[in-house]
Amino acid sequence: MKIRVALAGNPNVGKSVVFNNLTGGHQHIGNWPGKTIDKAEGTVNYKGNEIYVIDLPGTYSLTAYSAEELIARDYIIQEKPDVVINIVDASNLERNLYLTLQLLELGANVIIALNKMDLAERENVKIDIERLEKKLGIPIIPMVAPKKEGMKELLDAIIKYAKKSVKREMNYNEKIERYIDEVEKIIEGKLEGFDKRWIAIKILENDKEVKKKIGKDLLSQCEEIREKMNKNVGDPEIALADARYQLIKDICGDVLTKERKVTVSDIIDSVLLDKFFGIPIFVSILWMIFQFGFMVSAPFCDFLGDGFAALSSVLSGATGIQWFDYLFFGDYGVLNGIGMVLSFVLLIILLYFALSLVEDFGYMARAAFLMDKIMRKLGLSGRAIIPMILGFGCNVPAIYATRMIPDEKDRLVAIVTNPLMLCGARLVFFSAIVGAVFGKAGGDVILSLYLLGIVLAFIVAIILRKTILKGRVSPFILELPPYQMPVPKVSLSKAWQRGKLFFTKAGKVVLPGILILGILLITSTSFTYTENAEESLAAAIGKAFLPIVAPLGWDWRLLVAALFGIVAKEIVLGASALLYGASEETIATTMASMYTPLQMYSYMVFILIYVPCIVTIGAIKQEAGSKWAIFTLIYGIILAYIMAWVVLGFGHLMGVV
Ligand SMILES: Nc1nc2c(ncn2[C@@H]2O[C@H](COP(=O)(O)OP(=O)(O)OP(=O)(O)O)[C@@H](O)[C@H]2O)c(=O)[nH]1
Ligand SMILES: [Mg+2]
Repeated sequence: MKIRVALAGNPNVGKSVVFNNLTGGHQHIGNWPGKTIDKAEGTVNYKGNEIYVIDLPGTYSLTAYSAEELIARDYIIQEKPDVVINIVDASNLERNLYLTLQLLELGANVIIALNKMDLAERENVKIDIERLEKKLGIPIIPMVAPKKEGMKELLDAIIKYAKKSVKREMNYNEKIERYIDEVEKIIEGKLEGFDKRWIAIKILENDKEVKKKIGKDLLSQCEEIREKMNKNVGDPEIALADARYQLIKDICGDVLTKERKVTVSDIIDSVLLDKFFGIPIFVSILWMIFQFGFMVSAPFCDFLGDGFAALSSVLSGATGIQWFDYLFFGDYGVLNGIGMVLSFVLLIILLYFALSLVEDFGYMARAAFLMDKIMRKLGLSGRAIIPMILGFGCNVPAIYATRMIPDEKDRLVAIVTNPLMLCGARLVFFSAIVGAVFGKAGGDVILSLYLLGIVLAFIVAIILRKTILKGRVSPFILELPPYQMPVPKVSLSKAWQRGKLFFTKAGKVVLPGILILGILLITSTSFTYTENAEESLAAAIGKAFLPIVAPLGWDWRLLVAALFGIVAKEIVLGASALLYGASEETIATTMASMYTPLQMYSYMVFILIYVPCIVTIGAIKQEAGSKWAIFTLIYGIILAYIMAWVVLGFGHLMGVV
């Protein structure tokens, strides 16, 4: 049997954990509301059935007010899944049931997955499940999704109820049902394929999307009833919401007992959200994440880098074809370049691991809360802090995460400034060269680049807010989820996913990029084989544009590395290796001997700012349109150029040469 299943529920209830459990998918999981922004799909085979599962974005309601709500609702209406699994947070039953009632109104075949049972237990919330099943008339499966508790029962329930459409009577009070009945009579037999009662309710609620579906005649008849209801019981939309809340209250009064004490979350919050210590703690947490990543990965990174360099020299001359050996295994070798990039994979994985521990712990929403006041003054919404932190890993998911910012202008500012967050790919280049160029100060240099990116993001935001995106940043309410111990396995698998992505990127983008550069390097301007880089095509390209950057102390090599970095920032490092004929060990010393630390710093600042990589540009285009993607490109290049000069000028003033 083929069964189509949709997962619906409030934000942050665990839909994506369930989805991943069922399908083996890799949906973004974390402890803050609003991660899944589009639907994701997968399939699972169970007891001879092919179950197709779709993960919907989290919504508190099914009105037509927000994109997420429309995505979720349209899917259920149009695709008519055989089963809608309504994931409900057991520790927050009352609020979650509001959506449940709306799903039932829709006439969907609902099964409740009562998730986070462990949390409910910890918070002393007791639910009489059998009674709740009776009251709602639908099956309920208690579960703890991250521990896979209840998954088998859920699968069995899906199969059992898939083709059994139970008719449920979910009635509100008499005062309201009268009007629903009246509208139902008018539309009787008119709208094939829709649940009559649902249409009636939506018409009374003045739902724009539903009203569009109905002919003028019918609509005016319905409007009369709406008017009548308005006169007798007040605004129908409010009356219906009240009716749902009343019903929920009745149900919960019957099945729910809770003695909510001061929870551990409350205690932790009193420290982490402290007026004075909150922000210093936030900064320290970030600092620890990066410290952890660098410290643990350093030996591995050296080892791999050396390994690839050694491999190159062992293989040099292996094939006997001169140009081939030179291109792949020579000092300027592609193997060496790619190896250097790969040696940073552990750093990337560790950073992601640490970031996702913090995310799963429940700290992201707190960071947004803490920073909101300051951020708003600086032109960004507090919610933008989450995409900013994610941007330290990779700007692409960060750009998508801005969807949680409801105000359009707030969101655009967050998107356009996000590439200034120093991502893992740029970090690969910076961490490879700071050691030899700046010696012991290397760590501080990297830290200063992180800070510079953040400061510039705020400056750009303020300027945008005062010019083309004029207006106030709207205040926000973001629910603070309870803290929970992160499950290391979950965070590890997330980090591993990232690491895999890094590998794939290395294979698909970085390697071809370096290969092309390598070929340009061994081809002379008269298209013959050359080992003299100065007369290569690459040099010719670099030299053509050199006048623009020569005053900054660059030579053509730095320029070519930057040009190739547009494709992916990891390439800057691999390209440098090729261009300077250096290995992990020697790249930094080579560069240090050719440029002053000040020039190098100025170059790094340029690389930090100049353009987002191609994938990021694509994400910006998708989320904000081409206009903003081009805007980001142009302001980036101008700002990078100015800042490279500012660094040099400032350095000279301070007496650094
Ligand atoms: N303690 C506990 N935590 C859970 C349970 N299920 C999920 N979580 C955690 O709740 C958080 C949210 O889970 P997600 O699957 O990302 O939630 P979602 O419903 O997809 O959220 P959005 O996509 O943001 O709407 C994660 O940190 C999970 O680890 C559970 O049964 N018990
Ligand atoms: Mg999700």
